Amino acid sequence: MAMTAVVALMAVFTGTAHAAPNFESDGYEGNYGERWVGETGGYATGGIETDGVHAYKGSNNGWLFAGGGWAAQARQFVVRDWADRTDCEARFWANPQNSEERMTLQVWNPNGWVLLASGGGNFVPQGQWSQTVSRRFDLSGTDYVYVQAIMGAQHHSPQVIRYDEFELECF
Ligand SMILES: [Ca+2]
Repeated sequence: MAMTAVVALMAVFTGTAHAAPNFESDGYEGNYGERWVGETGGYATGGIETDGVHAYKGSNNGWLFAGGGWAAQARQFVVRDWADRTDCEARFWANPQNSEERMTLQVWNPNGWVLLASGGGNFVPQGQWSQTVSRRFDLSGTDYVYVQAIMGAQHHSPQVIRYDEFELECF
């Protein structure tokens, strides 16, 4: 009887947690073209790989190339229904192909285009997946944000980076 009660209680607790989501992830799976927007400046570009070989997780991943300019990919996260969003964080995984490279992760409030957080600063080793984490930020009163990975040719030579698994979470 005691075990049954515990299981029932856990089921109720889990259901409550799912009813108030404070987490969303995007690994470029499914209809990624409906969610992601690419932007570039100068000699740079980006895209999505769907070969099932290069992703950190699943089949698909994004990539950026910068040969002198900058390249970025962004998507919108709707957070208006999140229960508590005073203490939030964005994360993604990146894998540089040419050399150790610095990735930047930005979180923008499109209402006035306010930069809420700029994460990264860590150099990611070549050929390895490594997670970049933003600093914490407050999304109170914010209905949606844009989370963006952006890269420039910081070594003045062409750079390619694969990335995957964006996550936005409020604690
Ligand atoms: Ca993926």
